[in-house]
Amino acid sequence: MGTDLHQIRNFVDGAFVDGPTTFEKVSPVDGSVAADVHLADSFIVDRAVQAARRALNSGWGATTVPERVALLRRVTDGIEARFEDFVEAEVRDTGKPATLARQLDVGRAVVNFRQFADTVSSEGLDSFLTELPDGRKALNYAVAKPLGVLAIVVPWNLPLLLLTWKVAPALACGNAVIVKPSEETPSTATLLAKVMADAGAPAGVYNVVHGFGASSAGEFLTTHPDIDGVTFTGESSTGSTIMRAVAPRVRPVSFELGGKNAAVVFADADLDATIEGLGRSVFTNTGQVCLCTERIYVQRPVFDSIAEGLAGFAKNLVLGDPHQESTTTGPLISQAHRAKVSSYLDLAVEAGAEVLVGGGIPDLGANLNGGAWIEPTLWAGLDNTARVVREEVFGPVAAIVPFDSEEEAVRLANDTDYGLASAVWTTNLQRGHRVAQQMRVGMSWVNTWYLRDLRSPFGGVGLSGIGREGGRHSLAFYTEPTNVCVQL
Ligand code: NAD
Ligand code: 6OD
Repeated sequence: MGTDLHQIRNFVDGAFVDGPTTFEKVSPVDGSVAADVHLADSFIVDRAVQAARRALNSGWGATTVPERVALLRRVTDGIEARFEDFVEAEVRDTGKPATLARQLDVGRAVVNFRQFADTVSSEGLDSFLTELPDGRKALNYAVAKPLGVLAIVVPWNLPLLLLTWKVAPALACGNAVIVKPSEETPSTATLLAKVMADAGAPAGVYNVVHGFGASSAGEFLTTHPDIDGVTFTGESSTGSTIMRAVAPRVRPVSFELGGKNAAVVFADADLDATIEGLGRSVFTNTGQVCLCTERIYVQRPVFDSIAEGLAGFAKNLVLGDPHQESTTTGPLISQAHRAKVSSYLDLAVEAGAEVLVGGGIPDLGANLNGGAWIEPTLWAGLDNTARVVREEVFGPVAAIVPFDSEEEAVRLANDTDYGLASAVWTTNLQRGHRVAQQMRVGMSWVNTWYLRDLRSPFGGVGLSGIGREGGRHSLAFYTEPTNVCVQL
């Protein structure tokens, strides 16, 4: 009943809860109604926060690391046991190909829980044997306490991956959480509630509230006076709003925000591997990954080869039924998002772009034309002054821009208010290291893209975020250390 994904309910204090009203979740594949979602009003959000506080104070906050690790491992098993249910829920909400949901979203949810069970088992805090000049000696050591009751607010593009990337370390560190999934993707967070309950998570440790952002569940949660911290993934402007919301109570935030990521291709790059890697980096998940490349700077001697090769890659993408094995590319998340991406297609043309491929809305036949489909698109003839080269589009689009020198490439790539990720393509590894280190970003790849080690720091600079998560960086955010000093 609670996980009937046609009627999606909130999960508060260990039970599924109706909202006073519901809203419709519309399929981006064909425009049909996929589910009715129970909206959490401020009363339900308050109950969820109180339940989390009770859980924290009545034992969960004092559990040992082995106890929490055991829960994380049971949750991992629970997701694996219902793997295909999670895939189906993710596909239904997003329209992404089932093959992608399997490999990326649900596969990573399993790995997220496994990784943070391992990380919390092996990481410790500082201890110092102190010897002062006056002869006194002391033992200083820090103990890690949970940060407390945490709001976790996430977007729609990789719903379960991004949710569990925060829930797993938060629970590993003994926090109690209230998660607010995107209104566009309510299903997998709800299914996870069932897995949590079956795995024995105490009531109130994991709560889910559904709704929108402003004047809705997102705002009710992030402005709640009893929240100890907010971890958020989404648009930079939303991060800014949430920062203002928590400022009066000076609560910590961790923000993973937007990107306008650059790739830099040198003339000495392995062209076939580069085209393959660039193609993935522009078009994966219909360009709806914060790490996707939207600016491609190519050294002039190989500009035409890269442009032609990448246009060929785009033409080979298969848009269609997400359950067909041959489908590579789903729709955008919604009609509203398609309207935004389409407006950038128009802006590019107005700015004088040469459209190398795509540039419009495809005709996929009567069954699919009610969906939010868009053509994979590449532009040449633009420079860094064009709005489409400066603003995050978050769709399957990229501008290809020529450069001459290494110094120019670095300057063009860094000419942005964002700073999430970059990729450098070259067979000269000294140059690869040199250029990667000069990128003003949180993550800089060389001859690859979105290759992850979950122990490494993940996050951005500038408009792309605040803080780092991943491995011990996550533990640093999700715990509050208390230093104990004992004179010996
Ligand atoms: P969004 O900011 O509109 O929404 C994200 C979440 O915040 C949703 O759950 C939404 O309901 C909620 N929200 C919106 N307004 C709010 C408010 N005033 N108070 C509280 N909550 C509010 O983002 P989106 O459109 O869902 O996702 C796309 C964006 O996310 C892109 O900019 C993308 O780059 C970014 N993103 C970044 C990362 C990263 O790791 N850096 C990862 C994925 C997505
Ligand atoms: O892989 C991850 O850990 C991560 N946080 C990815 C974010 C992707 C953005 O859409």
